[in-house]
Amino acid sequence: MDDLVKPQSYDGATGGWGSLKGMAEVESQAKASPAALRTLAEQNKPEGYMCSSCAWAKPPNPHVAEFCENGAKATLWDLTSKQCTAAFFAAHSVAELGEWSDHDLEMAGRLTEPLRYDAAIDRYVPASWDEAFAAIGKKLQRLEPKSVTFYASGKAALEPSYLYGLFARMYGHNNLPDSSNMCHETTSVGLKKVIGSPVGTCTFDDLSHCDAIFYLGQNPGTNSPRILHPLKDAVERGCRIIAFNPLREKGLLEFADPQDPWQMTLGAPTKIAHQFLQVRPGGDIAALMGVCKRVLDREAHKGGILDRAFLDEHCKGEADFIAKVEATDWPEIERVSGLQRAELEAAGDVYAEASNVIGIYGMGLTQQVHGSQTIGMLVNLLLLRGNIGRKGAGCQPIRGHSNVQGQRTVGISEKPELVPLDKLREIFGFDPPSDKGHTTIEFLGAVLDRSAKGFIGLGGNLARAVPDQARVHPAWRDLELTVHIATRLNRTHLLPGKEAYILPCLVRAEEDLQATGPQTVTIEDSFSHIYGSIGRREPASPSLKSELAIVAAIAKATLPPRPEWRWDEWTGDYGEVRDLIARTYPDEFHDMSGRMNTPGGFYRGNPAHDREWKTQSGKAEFSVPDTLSANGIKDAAGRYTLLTLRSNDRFNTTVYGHSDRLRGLKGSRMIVMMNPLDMAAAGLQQGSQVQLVTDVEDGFERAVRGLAVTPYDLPRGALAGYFPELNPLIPIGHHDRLSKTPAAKGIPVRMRPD
Ligand SMILES: Nc1nc2c(c(=O)[nH]1)N[C@H]1C(S)=C(S)[C@@H](COP(=O)(O)OP(=O)(O)OC[C@H]3O[C@@H](n4cnc5c(=O)[nH]c(N)nc54)[C@H](O)[C@@H]3O)O[C@H]1N2
Ligand SMILES: Nc1nc2c(c(=O)[nH]1)N[C@H]1C(S)=C(S)[C@@H](COP(=O)(O)OP(=O)(O)OC[C@H]3O[C@@H](n4cnc5c(=O)[nH]c(N)nc54)[C@H](O)[C@@H]3O)O[C@H]1N2
Ligand SMILES: [Mo]
Repeated sequence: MDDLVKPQSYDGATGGWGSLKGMAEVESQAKASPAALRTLAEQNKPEGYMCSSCAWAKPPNPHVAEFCENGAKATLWDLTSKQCTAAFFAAHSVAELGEWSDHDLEMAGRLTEPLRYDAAIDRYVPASWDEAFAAIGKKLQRLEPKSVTFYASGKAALEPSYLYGLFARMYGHNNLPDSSNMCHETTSVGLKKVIGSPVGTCTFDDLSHCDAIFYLGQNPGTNSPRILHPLKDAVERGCRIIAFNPLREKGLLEFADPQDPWQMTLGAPTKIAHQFLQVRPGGDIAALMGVCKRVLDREAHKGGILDRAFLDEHCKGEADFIAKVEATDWPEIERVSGLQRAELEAAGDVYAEASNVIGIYGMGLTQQVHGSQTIGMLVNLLLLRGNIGRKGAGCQPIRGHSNVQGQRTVGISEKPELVPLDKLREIFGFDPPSDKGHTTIEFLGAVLDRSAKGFIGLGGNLARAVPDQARVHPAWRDLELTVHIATRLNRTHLLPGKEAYILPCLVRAEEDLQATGPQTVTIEDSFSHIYGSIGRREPASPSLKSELAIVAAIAKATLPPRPEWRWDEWTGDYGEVRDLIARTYPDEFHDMSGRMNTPGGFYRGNPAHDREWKTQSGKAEFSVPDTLSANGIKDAAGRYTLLTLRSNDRFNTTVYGHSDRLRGLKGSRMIVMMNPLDMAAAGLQQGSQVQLVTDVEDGFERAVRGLAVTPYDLPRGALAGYFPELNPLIPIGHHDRLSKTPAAKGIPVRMRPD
């Protein structure tokens, strides 16, 4: 095992030659054709297709190669020439495939034909589309609608997503969780509570006008590399970036632009963070409290720091918040944040002296037990100087999947109050259910108590992405029906219910030919811009169908026929579906088909961006945190705080390879990163084999074995390892209090020799 784990410091900057090499490695594994490589030139261009990796903006004036290492990898992976055909399934039983690694399952290639599970031989066998749709429809008719959940993973475009949500409600439930429930639901709930908007308030252009960025809990080099271009430009114009992260992530330190020949050969990379604050896990509420304390001190001494006019006109709760900051002592702030007063004061000075500040954040904030409170705290800081709702300022979550924000926008939500049910009633003539549906966590509860009977997955690998897998997986197999609309084989497919289907679909870069010709779809990025996307590649197999065609066909097979439910016509012309979206959401989506090819996308608007606060009070609300620790983990002998992270060579549960290049780690994903002083204190060496055990007493033992200890620059008491390998350690009940987002960045664990 020792030689599998090769920690080495990575000397290259983010971007640079390493990223080109990373792409070449995926290319050679995926065996994409030369035509697939040419396809990359169309990525993220108007009239081209939109990258299916992350949700970063697609700018109006794209670079010749407007993609990043990971976007290119995702596309090459999609366009692999490897195929996972019926012959593959004839050769391997489900039990056997269950023993394969995630990487090997993915490496089987693209799914090519519809499959049905045959329990007698424990294999997936070919099924015709008609047979599959008829059987699924019949089964859904027999099940109680509220015992069925329709999950979506964040990739499917607005048109199929709209029909998916509509189908769920026509069928009779709001059980529409999405990957967002494990991701930015903390934003959807926490940000909405304080500023009335569930999404980021910035537009892409704001990044060219800010002079400070507070950058918390997001790893741009790995997860949204295209942001590095505007960050680099911002730094070069004098903008100061203050990074808060327990890991000194490379992308926040320096960046060499792979599209800049000079920087790639001779030039020095651009230094990104002005100040890098290596906060303790969960220490952000305390750290931001320290920053606010400095800002308020300066106001008390000299004045002129707070934006009084803004506070008076737009905010509520300022006095209570200020009282809380004053009552919080520096020693407590230093202890919980792990940062020194002088460092936080320096950050406070940067904030106080900047005219326009943007707060950017990711999973380091959202996946905590008190994540919504940290988001409230970041908003508190921004409100003090009116840094929301004006040019160059705002609060900006970095979203994950390429259309995850858009799926929520068009109705994939378990919260009926977020969907214009009256409009659905008016347009389609039915009574949509109004009771709340399942979040992901609530669905898992229903799987465990066997009240869940059916599952449809529009993409994703839900059983592998969720907490508590050792408990959930056996129960999952008791479902009456599982249906996966998917591109590649994954672990969730290997937990077939009593009736089970895999329905293979097109990827975004492939041509989607329907009755009226090739179809365009639309997606929404993190900045609420909507773009058209058209694929031109020949599909991997002639038997593939589009996500929209599959959703519509299942709906048609399940629901009673009604003249106004025009599933076939909608499938034939996606423009008709856009018209339905425009009728349902006229303010945001009027003339959607006409506007979707606007370079840079069309902006659907955001009230908070215009200082219209859709909160309970009608104001932007200061919030008073009731704790300084976002993870709520108390220090105790032998207890560590575990962070589960993404690595470079993967997209969520899709593992492309075994190199975490930007962290200088290679060879194995079964590692646990640890501070060398903690290693010495525990008598461990590099490569020592350990197991981690969850330190929660709820009657269940949760352990992951076979982990190799790897020295890493982490705060003391913190451990880090990989998602999804360490997911069995997260208890289902361990989630953000408000939004139920699993707290994957703050898991209390103990370590044992293995
Ligand atoms: N290549 C690639 N791109 C992706 C993905 C992928 O898997 N691969 N996934 C996509 C998806 S769905 C999402 S949601 C995004 C996720 O993108 P990110 O939000 O960057 O998610 P993570 O990598 O999980 O980790 C976030 C960062 O939080 C830091 N962190 C952990 N705990 C704390 C804390 O307590 N405080 C602070 N301040 N920081 C902390 C970690 O060190 C890490 O740098 O990326 C998207 N893009
Ligand atoms: N411990 C821990 N757990 C986490 C996280 C963490 O940071 N730590 N992060 C959470 C987050 S932020 C997220 S978003 C979730 C991710 O959870 P999911 O979104 O459910 O998982 P993915 O790995 O993105 O799903 C990959 C699968 O989607 C299918 N697929 C890929 N492309 C397409 C497509 O174009 N169409 C269709 N129909 N299918 C496609 C393929 O079959 C592929 O195997 O995981 C969450 N779980
Ligand atoms: Mo995500």
